[in-house]
Amino acid sequence: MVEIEGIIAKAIDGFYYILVNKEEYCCRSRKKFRFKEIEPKVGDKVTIKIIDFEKREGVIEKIHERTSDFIRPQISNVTQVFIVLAYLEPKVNLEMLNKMLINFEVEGVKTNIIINKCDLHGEEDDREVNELFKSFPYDVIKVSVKDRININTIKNKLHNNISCFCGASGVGKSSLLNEIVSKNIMDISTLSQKIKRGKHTTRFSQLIYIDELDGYLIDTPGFTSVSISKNIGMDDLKEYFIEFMDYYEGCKFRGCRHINEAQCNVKKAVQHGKINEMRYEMYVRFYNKFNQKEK
Ligand SMILES: Nc1nc2c(ncn2[C@@H]2O[C@H](COP(=O)(O)OP(=O)(O)O)[C@@H](O)[C@H]2O)c(=O)[nH]1
Ligand SMILES: [Mg+2]
Ligand SMILES: [Zn+2]
Repeated sequence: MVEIEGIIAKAIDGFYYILVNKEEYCCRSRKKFRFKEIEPKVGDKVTIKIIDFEKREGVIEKIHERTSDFIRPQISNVTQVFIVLAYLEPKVNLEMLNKMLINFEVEGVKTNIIINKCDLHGEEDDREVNELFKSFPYDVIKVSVKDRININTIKNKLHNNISCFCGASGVGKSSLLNEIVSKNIMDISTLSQKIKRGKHTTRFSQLIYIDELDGYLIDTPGFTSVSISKNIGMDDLKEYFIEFMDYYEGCKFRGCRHINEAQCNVKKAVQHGKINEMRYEMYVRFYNKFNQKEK
């Protein structure tokens, strides 16, 4: 029996599509994974047993250890994330952005931010975006797929990585990936006015291999809401606002929560523009929500 290794590119209705040297094998999964409560997911490196070479059919025999494991979206082994957003259409959701940043920080995966649809910005919008993301602790790349702005900046970051693109629906993830691979392989949503339903909205995560970049890209379905990982308690929250770390040694109180404490160096850094104001506001907002829950 021949066994080969590959990577799961798609998972649909109990079938797994495995990339093996650019060829796709359709596989079922062994029941034994279900007993262990491990479900194969997109990005998993797997060993498959070939049942039929001609039809390219097999069975997943083994799931290799994951180097990263996301719940939302359900994907594994990602080495970097691009959170894609639009400032105007759909309007940017800052709470969702920061929750995603926290969750990816928990996974310890490098995260970048893409602001797409910059072609829609007037001068005032550009100013607002610059102000909003001033001294932001993650790379922020302004992009227009429509006008092909900064596509190469992104391409240059993709070599030898498994890069995942995620964010709300309609921000242009699939369009961007299509532009990068210069082929139409990802579904692009064209909203039908009559039925108000996405026609080609991405419904499943999909991984593709790009020869030229020797890297994998993952397109994901958009989500409408995100919750902060359950592994985080209110006192850990500050650890995931990574930029606070440079300042908290200067706080007067050990264990300062950077909320109401006197002589808080984090708050001082916010006032002096060293810590991004929106980030700090989000921190306080999330902290207070935890606080309400625990009462
Ligand atoms: N104006 C403008 N529209 C864009 C741009 N990128 C994508 N779109 C449009 O935004 C809509 C949603 O795109 P899609 O790629 O399906 O978004 P996804 O849901 O994030 O995958 C489509 O109608 C695209 O044509 C852009 O850079 N500028
Ligand atoms: Mg899509
Ligand atoms: Zn403090």
